[in-house]
Amino acid sequence: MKLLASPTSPFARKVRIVLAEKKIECPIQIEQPWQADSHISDYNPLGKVPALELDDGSVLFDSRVIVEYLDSISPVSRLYPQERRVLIDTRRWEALADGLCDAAVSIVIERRRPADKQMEEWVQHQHAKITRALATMSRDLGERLWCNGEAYSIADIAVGCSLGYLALRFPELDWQADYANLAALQDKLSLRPSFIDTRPACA
Ligand SMILES: N[C@@H](CCC(=O)N[C@@H](CS)C(=O)NCC(=O)O)C(=O)O
Repeated sequence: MKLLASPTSPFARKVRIVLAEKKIECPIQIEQPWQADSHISDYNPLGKVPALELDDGSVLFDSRVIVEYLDSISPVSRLYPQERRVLIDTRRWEALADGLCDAAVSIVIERRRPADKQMEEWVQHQHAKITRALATMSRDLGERLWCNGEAYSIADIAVGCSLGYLALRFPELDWQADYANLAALQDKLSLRPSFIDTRPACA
């Protein structure tokens, strides 16, 4: 098994955290999908990280498919709840957190274009998604211990990766001041070895 990942991708971080939580050994091949010499499209036709090459040569993508697969191959630290309704809620959390990351990544990419080619309306459209996603996460988390209530799950990992990505790329967004419950969740997650060992360095 081999994981193709870039060091700052929040989606790849989610997979790396799941590997650590489930104590699955897996070599990582660094791929920078935006660089012309990247080999990522040899593995994933969509040209995105993460992708997971299995021992039989088949390749899994995207991050949600990969983490569900990893959860299924080891009973250590189950990350998906068994009960159907809770599972649906968990997937909704993942969709929300991943959607926030999609919006954040698209702003980062837009900001790399020459200043006169950047479309401010597009950036603001994406920013509005981030703002609404944060408000929804905070409202739905409420006073709970974890996103799903009592048990740590993939929902917390997805939310933690999205908040971590905001901290990395948008430090000026002071969401911690507006959403104390999200900040407390993030503080708690940041103490886990899986989060510490995958903390992204700015690039
Ligand atoms: N839905 C995908 C999103 C993956 C994604 O957007 N990855 C970015 C890096 S953070 C990427 O590789 N983008 C390259 C591209 O869009 O060409 C997942 O969950 O894996």
